[in-house]
Amino acid sequence: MVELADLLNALQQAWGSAPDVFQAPGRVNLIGEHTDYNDGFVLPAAIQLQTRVAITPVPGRQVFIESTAYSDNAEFSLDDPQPVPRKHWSDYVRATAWSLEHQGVRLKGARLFIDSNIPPGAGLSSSAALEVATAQALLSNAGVTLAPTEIAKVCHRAENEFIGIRSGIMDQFASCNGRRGHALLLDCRSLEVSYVAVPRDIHLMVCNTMVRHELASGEYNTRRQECEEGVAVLSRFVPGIRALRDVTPEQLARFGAEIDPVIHRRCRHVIDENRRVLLAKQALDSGDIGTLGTLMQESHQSLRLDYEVSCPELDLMCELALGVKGVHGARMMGGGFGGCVLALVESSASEAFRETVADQYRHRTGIDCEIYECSTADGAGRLSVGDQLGV
Ligand code: GAF
Repeated sequence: MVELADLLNALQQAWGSAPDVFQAPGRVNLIGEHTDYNDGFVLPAAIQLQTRVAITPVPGRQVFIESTAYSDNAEFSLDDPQPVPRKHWSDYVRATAWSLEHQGVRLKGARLFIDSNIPPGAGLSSSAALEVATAQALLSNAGVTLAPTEIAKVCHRAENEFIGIRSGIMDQFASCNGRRGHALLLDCRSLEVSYVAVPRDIHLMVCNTMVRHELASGEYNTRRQECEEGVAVLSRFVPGIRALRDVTPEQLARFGAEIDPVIHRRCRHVIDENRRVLLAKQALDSGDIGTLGTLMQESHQSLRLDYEVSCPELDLMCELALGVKGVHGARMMGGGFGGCVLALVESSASEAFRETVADQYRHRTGIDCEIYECSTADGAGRLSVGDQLGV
């Protein structure tokens, strides 16, 4: 990613005016996978990897998009009466504009430049970061202010209703509301949040398997549908439930025989994972990283066996990570079927971790993995050269 000062200079020359620049971070998720769209709990943290959108106004209602991070340029009209996705990376920009206008914000023509160091398709929430940074930029260009959580909702709607992936709100929320030094416990029903400090001597090591299996997005929507089927059956026995978040492990055990075995396993993952998230928050609050690590391992096994969204590469990466001394816990992260494993590593062990895991993964798969050491970061906002320099 280019230095901010260089970016500003280059764009000033190319565009003839100084742009405004906005950033939105990617995220890791300590625990709470596939719980967000079940009205449940998640424990993500925004990270230092980020997407930047530079913007300058142009007359009219055309939006021009250039990028170094993504392939070719694109443009669209804000007056297009029926905007549709084109299976192009710029769909996320178009979706965000569509969602903002749908919310009643009258946008203005603009020229955008997009840069990112979040690896796409790795489960670090590159799409949400693109949506959120775009929303910040377009809003500023229109002279409108929205609260971070409102921006998260707009971007969530963009992804669900325009792109067609029925994701939960975790990624957009974490990107908007992250806080340096902290993870955030989010109740995905009420959107209440509480921040929990991440110990400084624990490194968040993200290991990219470098594989992304094709079924990812189709299977994601299928899982969501399976959860809804579970709620429909369980609500015959447990009146008043609206989502799997409302079902206890005891209720599932009691009425589980009435449910199809596959749906039963999906429900069990979500119900147990919600409990694990709350226990993980308690463990972090009391500095019990050992318990947090154990919960992460349980989460991975549940995602592998009950939710069936892992894959051999993710399982191997977890096994290799857990084999290194000084690792407290490791689990797959994000939607699944490829992407990354998150490992919590003692700071003194992080160099050995990097070498050992990369060597062994190459030896076992023939693939060169990438390992990113992530630090927690603040949520999205306007950038100035001072931010980049840390002043
Ligand atoms: C993806 C989705 F975008 C999130 O909403 C969440 O469901 C996650 O997969 C699984 O926990 O990142």
